[in-house]
Amino acid sequence: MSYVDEIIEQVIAKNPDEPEFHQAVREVLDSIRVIIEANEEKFRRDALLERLVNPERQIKFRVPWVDDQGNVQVNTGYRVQFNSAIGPYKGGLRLHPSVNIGIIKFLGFEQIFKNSLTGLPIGGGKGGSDFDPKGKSDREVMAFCQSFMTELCKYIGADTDVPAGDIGTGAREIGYMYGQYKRIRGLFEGVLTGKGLSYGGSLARTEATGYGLLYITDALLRAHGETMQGKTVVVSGAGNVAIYAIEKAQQLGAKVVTCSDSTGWIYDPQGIDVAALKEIKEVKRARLTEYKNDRPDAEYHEGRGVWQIKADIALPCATQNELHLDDAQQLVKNGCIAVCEGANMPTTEEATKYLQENGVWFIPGKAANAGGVATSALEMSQNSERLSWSFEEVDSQLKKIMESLYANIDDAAKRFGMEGNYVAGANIAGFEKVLDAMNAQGIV
Ligand code: NDP
Ligand code: 2IT
Repeated sequence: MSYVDEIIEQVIAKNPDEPEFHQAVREVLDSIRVIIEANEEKFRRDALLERLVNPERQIKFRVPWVDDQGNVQVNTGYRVQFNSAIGPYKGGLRLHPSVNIGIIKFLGFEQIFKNSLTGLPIGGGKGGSDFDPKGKSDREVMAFCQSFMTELCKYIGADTDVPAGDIGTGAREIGYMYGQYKRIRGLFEGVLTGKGLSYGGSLARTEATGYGLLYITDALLRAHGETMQGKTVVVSGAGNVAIYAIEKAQQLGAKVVTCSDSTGWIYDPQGIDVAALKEIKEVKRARLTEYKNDRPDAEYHEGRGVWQIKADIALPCATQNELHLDDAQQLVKNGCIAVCEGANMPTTEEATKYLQENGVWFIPGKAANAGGVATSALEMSQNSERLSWSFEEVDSQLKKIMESLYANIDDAAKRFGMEGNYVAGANIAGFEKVLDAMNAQGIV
């Protein structure tokens, strides 16, 4: 059996009940097969792949906190420090009831290659908890965040591991966590990114993932002689990534007709009203059912369904495995030309394959949503030099990063005879830098 297949089998056997982690590993290892098999004996001797798929460190801890009724609640906290070959561990914290070690490992593994693709010096990590911020009071969220950070602060630092936001972790949660870190460690340092502007945050970090997604989508279209102008776009999600993806798509002249949350979805043929969406999700933290109060002509549907709407471009921005084979078939039937992933691994393996085989340009999350973490790295730079850059400065660097990222994944796919396969291009280009650094640093 080939070394790559052996390791895929080993990952499945050693990490049972972690299907998302298996999926992420399978996809990357399949793409880098061309590199591994060209020098298989050396890589096997160095146990290169074993070192790549086993996190450097996994931290799991209990998070006790007191709810508003005076009851003690206990959640589980995680931080997976996956790979520090090219820089301090960097990656978000997910707060969602579905969080378990397999989810955090899949996200941490993806983060290694994503962070490498940004061209900036950041390693891969991810963390989070099965805590659900939804429906909790601000005091309960603070109590959870303080307890979570009381334990996490032992393992992180501006030069070791720098967490940030992800699903369920936004400006409010980062603020509470930062306050507790500073209180315990006595350090005012860039230990978290996505901070508020008054205490070391970067302009444009809030917008960065969504804007970056559109900068790379635009670069993809232009490379094929197209533009965003006049395109119809379907988006899933209604959180940080979705909101700023919709905003930038509209600025580029496209019409975005859908968004969704965990209970339902909106079809607004006139184009999503971003101001209304921000008010509902960022200010009121309410359900999308409220959207009809602002836009009576829009449709609200329970469940899932955004991929059934006819569009030129699809941008999944909610969560993993939310775009299935039947959705991909419908998108193709409706003439969709591009799918770019704002979320991490939102397209299932079968759906990805179907889209690629049917000529849809497909950019995977580790490339398409890298603008968020890239701007986090710019926040780290600003914190190190104790300066803050203007919105225009950060935004123009973000745009440059996404354009060169597109050029790099396109080039990597071409170099290995897989032109147009941006999944292979992203995995190969991301891996090459990590491989070089791991080789240089010896067996560690
Ligand atoms: P948010 O918590 O801000 O928003 C998530 C959105 O997805 C919400 O609208 C949520 O609904 C919806 N959703 C639907 N189904 C689910 C589900 N099963 N689990 C969780 N959420 C669901 O998160 P982000 O926008 O920050 O993240 C979205 C995706 O983008 C994730 O995959 C994340 O890992 C990825 N990402 C985020 C980055 C960032 O900078 N924030 C950077 C790169 C990737 P509801 O409103 O009902 O909660
Ligand atoms: O998935 C991701 O890249 C993020 N959630 C952002 C990570 C970061 O450190 O900004």
